[in-house]
Amino acid sequence: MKKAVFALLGCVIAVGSSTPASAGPADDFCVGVTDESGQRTKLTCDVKPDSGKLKAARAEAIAANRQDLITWYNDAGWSTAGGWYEWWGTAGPCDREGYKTTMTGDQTVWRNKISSWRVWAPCDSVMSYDVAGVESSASRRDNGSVWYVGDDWNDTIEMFRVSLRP
Ligand SMILES: [Ca+2]
Ligand SMILES: [Ca+2]
Repeated sequence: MKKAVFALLGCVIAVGSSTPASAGPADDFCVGVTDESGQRTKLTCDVKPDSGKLKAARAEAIAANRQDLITWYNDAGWSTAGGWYEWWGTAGPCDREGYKTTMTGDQTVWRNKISSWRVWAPCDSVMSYDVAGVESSASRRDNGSVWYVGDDWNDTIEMFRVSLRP
């Protein structure tokens, strides 16, 4: 009997430890602020897309004159159902070098999930990469918002660079 209880307890602990303490898997909606190299300055996530916490984070970014870069979505068609990530930059208007962000750390959950995005002029040229941190990995450039990345590029992206059009 004792053995069975311990086995059950071990199971519960194993399941619990697979969930990050900082951001649960249901925190699918995020407002992230970074510098141009992707160093995060602030990340706010919540389980609901219209929460006060997220609205406050967006209002703060606007008040601080942050650059609204891109919103990416788990689903195609800019559908908000599967989650989104709103990315803002601290380094002012976009140039040709632009801003970069890599799906590591808190963003690791976004690897191989992205299916569509919207960009915000004038910073509307998007390089997307297959492998986080590897600029020589498979990549592609899109100008403007993308309703659906297509079957061959769906759920593959692990890194972005957003810039002025070359
Ligand atoms: Ca997806
Ligand atoms: Ca990938």
